[in-house]
Amino acid sequence: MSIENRITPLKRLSGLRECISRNGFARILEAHSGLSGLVVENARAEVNGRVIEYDGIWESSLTDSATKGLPDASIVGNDSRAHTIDEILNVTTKPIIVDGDTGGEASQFEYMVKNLERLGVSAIIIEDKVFPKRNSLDGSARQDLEDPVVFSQRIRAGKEVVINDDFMIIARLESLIAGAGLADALDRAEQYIHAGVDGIMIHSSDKRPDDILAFAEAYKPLCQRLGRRPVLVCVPTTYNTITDAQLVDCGFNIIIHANHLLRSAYKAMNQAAMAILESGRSLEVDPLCAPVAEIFVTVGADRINRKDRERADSRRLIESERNGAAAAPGQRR
Ligand code: SPV
Ligand code: MG
Repeated sequence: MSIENRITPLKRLSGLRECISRNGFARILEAHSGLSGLVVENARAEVNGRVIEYDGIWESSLTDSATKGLPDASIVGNDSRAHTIDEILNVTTKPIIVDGDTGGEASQFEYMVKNLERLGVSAIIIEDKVFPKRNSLDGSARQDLEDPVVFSQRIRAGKEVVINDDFMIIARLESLIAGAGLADALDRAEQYIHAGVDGIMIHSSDKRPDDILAFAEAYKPLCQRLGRRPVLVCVPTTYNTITDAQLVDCGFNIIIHANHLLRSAYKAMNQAAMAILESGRSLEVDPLCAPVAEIFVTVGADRINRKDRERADSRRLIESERNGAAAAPGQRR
């Protein structure tokens, strides 16, 4: 029930670091709206006798853009993205990681970081591509890498305006996406760690996890040499035969399932739209649909009805007490 999901920005912000310190990793799922945020917030599964849930929410540029019917190509502006983030924050308590695209130029990034920290977002991930970027999973798109010196400057600018040590700036390496290879990714990781990042995300659109596992292996000695190990992040969308547990074993601390609520909703919506046309009625679509009553409970409409009844009862009681007092003037009550 959305109104019961209340948390201060400060407490939410610190939740991601706390989770990683406690468990060694955080399992994150994408949301693109208040309702999908509630799905992440409420999801529970019993696995090996233990109830598990998601540790946080990914506010994805791909799914935020697609929800608006737009491509993920730096088309949706920061204000619109901020509106979606606020929608999700309003009804959830879990930590949020925001997909900051390229972060813009250094001054724009400073304002982005300041605003997200103020709202209670836990982390922003920015990718080392040139603005305007194209989605990394689009094999037909140009993938132009940013100069690592320029990108490091952006990281430093963001770090300078952060006031809460728990807020994380995570650098996303696009070397494998752009075909620049593992050595380029490691070289960039080193530069971004020098610039002060709190995390490194290695991205890949390969069907196999080999490249990101090789990166994770090389990340260990790199961090040992640098004397600091920012958290390691991955997005196993294309190489999804590997499990979260295996990724954690290989050193990943944040695992982002980046678009699955949007994609599953889109598929179900298409099926429902077609089935109504084909059947000439909606009965056949019922198995695809959650009951309206379930939606009411999720968004808290049933609570409003309960409160309506309680408040009406309370008004009736006050009125009947008043009427009783008026009918017997002078009587002590
Ligand atoms: C997103 O979810 O918007 C991402 C991850 O940036 S990906 O789509 O894999 O590039
Ligand atoms: Mg994105």
